[in-house]
Amino acid sequence: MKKFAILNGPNLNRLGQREPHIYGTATLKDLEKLVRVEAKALGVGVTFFQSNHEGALIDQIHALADAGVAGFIVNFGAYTHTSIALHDALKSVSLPAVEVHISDITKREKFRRHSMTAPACVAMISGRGLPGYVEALRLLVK
Ligand code: CA2
Repeated sequence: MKKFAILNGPNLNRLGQREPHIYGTATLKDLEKLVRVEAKALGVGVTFFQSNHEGALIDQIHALADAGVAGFIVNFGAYTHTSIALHDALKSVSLPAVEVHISDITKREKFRRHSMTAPACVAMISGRGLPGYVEALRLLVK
């Protein structure tokens, strides 16, 4: 069975606790449940990882690639806007990645409008809330 990894970056462990007008009220656990339901329907496996540390996310990309995952769904949080290292980590494994943002980063503060990591991904889904992760999984499975 093909397996896909869902990686969430800094502060996303706090989802549902603050700023509901931007990120909604669902938690990271709710996101996992939502994606697992879709994965089951699609006949694929999923694995989840969240970290507040850039290096931990990079290590996980390498480890998951070596373990044979078929692709990544990534929301690197604020590292999206700064991290050449995460861009390079995705490039270093040559696997398809879809970048997801819960909010529409193109309509927020100027510093959020540019993604350093999107050019290392096959697509970006931004502003569709948590269902954006489900869309990303469908895209990767196709
Ligand atoms: O819209 C997204 O998914 C973001 O990647 C979320 C990041 C933000 O830095 C990006 O610019 C856009 C931050 C997510 C965590 O922030 C929280 C704030 C309050 C409560 C929970 C999470």
